[in-house]
Amino acid sequence: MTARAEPTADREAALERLRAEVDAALDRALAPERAWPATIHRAVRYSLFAGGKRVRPLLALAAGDAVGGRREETMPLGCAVEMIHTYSLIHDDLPAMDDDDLRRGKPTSHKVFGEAIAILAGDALLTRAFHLMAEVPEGWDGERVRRRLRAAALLGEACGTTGLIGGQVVDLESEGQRIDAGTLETLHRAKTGALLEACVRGGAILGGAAEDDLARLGRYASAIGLAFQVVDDVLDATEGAERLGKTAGKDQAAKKATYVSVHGLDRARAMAAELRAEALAAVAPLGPRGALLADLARLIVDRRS
Ligand code: GRG
Repeated sequence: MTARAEPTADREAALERLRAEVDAALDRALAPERAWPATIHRAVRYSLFAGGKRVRPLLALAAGDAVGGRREETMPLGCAVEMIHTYSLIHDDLPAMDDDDLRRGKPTSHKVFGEAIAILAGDALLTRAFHLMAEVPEGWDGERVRRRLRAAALLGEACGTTGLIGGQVVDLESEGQRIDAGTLETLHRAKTGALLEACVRGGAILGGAAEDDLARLGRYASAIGLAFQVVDDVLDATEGAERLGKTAGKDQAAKKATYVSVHGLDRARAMAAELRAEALAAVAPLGPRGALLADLARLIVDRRS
């Protein structure tokens, strides 16, 4: 079966409902705002509920759905990846890193709570993510526990020194440097792609995917993981702060190598479209089971913020 046409209003409404489910699960997974010590819980909730698109949790849930998994099994991963993503944004915005004042359309965590609390809010989110993954319900059989552990290990690798952190290190070291197209791809796959890939692969593992579906979803994940950052580079060069909810044009100002600076705007856009086609082709054999993943691939590439 071929990939379907643009998302309909019905499917967009379904995505919106799923976002609300993710928000409710995140709310349940966190200590209340007034719990002791209130400052850290206020800071954690401030960033987590600042209006993120929830792309990563949606990918985890969609991958689980695609292989017939149950939402209650994929939701902890959905919450964990959004917590990790939010931690990385809080830390990335710190003066010692990207030094930004605006994120998700609001003042950054350190601007509101100070640097020490912002660092701790990131740490708290990262810690809670793995705590949540380790909270296996009473009575689970060995197979479900094994799947949870496999997804947690994948997640740990994705945010470690060969994934998110490694990518961030190379990104910092590359500022003002000329880097070639191959190095840029490696950097983007680590900094942005690894976590997105872990959402899809982890969701599929938790859903009990057979090896052939796991391979298909792996190809999908690899394509959208890179596409996400290519589009981010395009948006940074073409959209304003109001739409992005963060400072625009920062890459150019910081003389960062991006898909736009290395390949040019037109080629970067064409590459994103090619990656979207690759992702759609990978999930086409899943038919209607892959519809949500197909919608998300389009959303990632066609987004304006
Ligand atoms: C601090 C370890 C550490 C890593 C930071 C996330 C990151 C690595 C850097 C941020 C720079 C950046 C903007 C990268 C582009 C990819 C990205 C993470 C974009 C933001 O993700 P969205 O668009 O954001 O999903 P929302 O706010 O919708 O969740």
